Amino acid sequence: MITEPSAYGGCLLGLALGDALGAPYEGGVPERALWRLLGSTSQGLPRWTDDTSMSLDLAESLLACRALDPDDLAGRFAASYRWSRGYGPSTARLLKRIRQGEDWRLAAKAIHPQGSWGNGAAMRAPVVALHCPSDPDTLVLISREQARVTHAHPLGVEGAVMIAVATQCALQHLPPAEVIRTVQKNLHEPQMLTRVETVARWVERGVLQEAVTVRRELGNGIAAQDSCATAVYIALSHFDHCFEDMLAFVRAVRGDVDTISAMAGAIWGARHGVKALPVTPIEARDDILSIAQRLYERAQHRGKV
Ligand code: AR6
Ligand code: MG
Repeated sequence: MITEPSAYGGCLLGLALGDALGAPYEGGVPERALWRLLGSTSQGLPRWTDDTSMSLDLAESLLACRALDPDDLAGRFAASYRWSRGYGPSTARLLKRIRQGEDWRLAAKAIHPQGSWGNGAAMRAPVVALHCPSDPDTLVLISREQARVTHAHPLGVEGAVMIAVATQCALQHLPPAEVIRTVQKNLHEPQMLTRVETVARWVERGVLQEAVTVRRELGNGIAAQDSCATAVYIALSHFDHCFEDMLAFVRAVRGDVDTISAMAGAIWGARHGVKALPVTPIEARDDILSIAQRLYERAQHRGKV
């Protein structure tokens, strides 16, 4: 299978568009009011949040180190931290401690002894698929390793595996039923598997579920177990729809709209390529495409695409 460079731009820009266009709809009234103040660049473009920021950090770290170096990654996450990007509360505390010189391994344990189960490691996991588009074993190893820097809880880690595997399958143009079977094979946590089994049933049935059913059965929260299967289902069930319809569906599901849109956007964009995405200008659109191009060239150089 030859992965086109357009799939790389589609994946990374799909993630950033989902994030930037979903952010105004995240959370309740106070969060939306705050984002009305923070959500534009000085040129008036939609700004992205921590989802895209951490994804770009991970991409730059993989490009600079040519492999996953958790210490380098932790340093980049900490350096990029801005409160105005809307980081999850535990991740914000962790990154501030790393910035003050604390080792990320100790800082993460001090906040949650088992690590965070937020979806923060999953939202950046599509980048791992761009790093290794054709090697399933390395994909899972690196997904886990990058997750542990901020989200060591088994559910946080499995969320990252789920999104990375779904993205790799989308890059390879696998049909939805095969994507979900491949995802299932790579998961172990019962809470994740139950939700993915629901997705598999719905994908097999082929009828788009109501947003309210998706919210009730798969979740729409900031925990990995309440959002990763949701994003995978929404992406797979919208492979034959346009990107904008998919984002409208995420808005109807409500909750963590930016991160569910970012994860679904990356999977959808990996499948359809950059030309299928809306031309909407967002913060640093060209920089995002150039990072995607560099990831493609690196993978091509290593004979992976
Ligand atoms: N035990 C108890 N509560 C927990 C645990 C745990 N092990 N892990 C997480 N929580 P965080 P994220 C709760 O901060 O995953 C942003 O909008 C705890 O209340 O690691 O980086 C992003 O864009 C913690 O503060 O966040 C994402 O959409 C919260 O879960 C979203 O937030 C979130 O975990 C999550 O980002
Ligand atoms: Mg976010």
